[in-house]
Amino acid sequence: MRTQVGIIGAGPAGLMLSHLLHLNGIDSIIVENRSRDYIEQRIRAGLIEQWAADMLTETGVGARMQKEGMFHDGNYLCFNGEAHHLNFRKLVGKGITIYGQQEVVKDLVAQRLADGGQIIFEVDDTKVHDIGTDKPSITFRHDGKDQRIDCDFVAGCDGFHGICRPAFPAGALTFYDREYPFGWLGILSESPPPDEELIYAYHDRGFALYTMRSPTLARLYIQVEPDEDVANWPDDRIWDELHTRLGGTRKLQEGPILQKGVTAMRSFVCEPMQTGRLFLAGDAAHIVPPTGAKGMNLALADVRMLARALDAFYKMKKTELLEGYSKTCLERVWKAQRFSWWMTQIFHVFPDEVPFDRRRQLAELDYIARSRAAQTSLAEQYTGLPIE
Ligand code: RFL
Ligand code: PHB
Repeated sequence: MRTQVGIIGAGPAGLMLSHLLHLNGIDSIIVENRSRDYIEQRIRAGLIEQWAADMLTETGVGARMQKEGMFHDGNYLCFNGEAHHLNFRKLVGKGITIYGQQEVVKDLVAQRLADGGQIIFEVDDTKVHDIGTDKPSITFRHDGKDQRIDCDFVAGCDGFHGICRPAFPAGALTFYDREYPFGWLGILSESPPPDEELIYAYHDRGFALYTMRSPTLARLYIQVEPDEDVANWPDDRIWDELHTRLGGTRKLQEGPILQKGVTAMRSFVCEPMQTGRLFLAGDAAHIVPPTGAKGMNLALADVRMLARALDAFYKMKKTELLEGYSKTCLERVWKAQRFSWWMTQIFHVFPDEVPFDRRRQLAELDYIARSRAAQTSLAEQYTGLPIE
């Protein structure tokens, strides 16, 4: 097979890249090691920054999000038994959209297939070759046969556990890594969320987040041990903890729990995001703790940049944007890393904390609740920094 851009991974990064390239008349093929059904059911992020929701709409894949997504102008910070509202719209003129990542994935898969795009699912043993030349290739096994895609560029959109980052030459990458001493237990419950907007709750027993997927489907998270076994969390224990951490500020309705899972929390960046003709995008290059809701948004920002750089290369033979890809993306990545770390450290209970830390966290939350300047900074980052 031959294409212009070979893409590894059909997550939000790989699918959006393929879609944007198609709109610019550039061919691509995606190879994905899971099935279509698997990637369309995988429950993950749910919050889309303003610019990213606009990009989905403007590029023709936002119709269902416009109908089914939930548009929020603000959120609540809850601590000391009180909920404080932040109005992003008034503060920075922007909002956020709640629409599940797997719905974005479904919409992108459907559009790529409708546009004649090629996504090869359930591949095995993916490898990249000759990335230091201008004739790289991807090999893999599919339906029991060895296959090869010759291309001009390879986009490594294969997530944190993919094969593209390890394919960089030895010593070419610098890693920045930080693990947190806690994880999130997430549930999906068939019950109305406690409010129309998200509630971030700080409590002596740990953080809790009250978000949603629809008016009748709540997505709820609680801080737990990093290696927590879900078996230790029968439904009653989860609900007790969720009621307690909400601090009596809202009524939380219980419902059947449809899904339960524990996510570890880490911050990770590799630099640079490019070697030769191999470009990393999304979780392949960086991971953020979910407190700032930046994971999927960063993946979309990377591929927006990569699509523009490839467009400049194919239309005008210009290589400046490709050469600047890593530096440009990393500027945004590090600001999102800082914000995600900051949100994480003000809201979570740390096992090694001293009483000073608890008072400092509460002072910081109180400062945000009362200072327009502090709220503006949070709102600007939460709804998404300017993309240009
Ligand atoms: P993805 O979505 O991981 O997609 C990568 C794709 O590459 C495929 N793949 C391969 N394909 C072919 N050959 C190989 N060798 C391959 N190796 C891997 C994988 O099957 C997969 O389909 O990365 P992408 O596109 O960069 O998108 C990033 C986002 O998915 C991610 O940042 C967020 O979902 C992170 N994240 C969350 N972010 C939030 O903002 N809020 C959240 O609540 C939130 N929850 C989560 C999350 C990530 C999780 N992970 C990674 C375990 C919950 C979980 C459980
Ligand atoms: C979600 O809706 O899953 C979600 C929202 C905000 C976050 C994390 C997850 O910070």
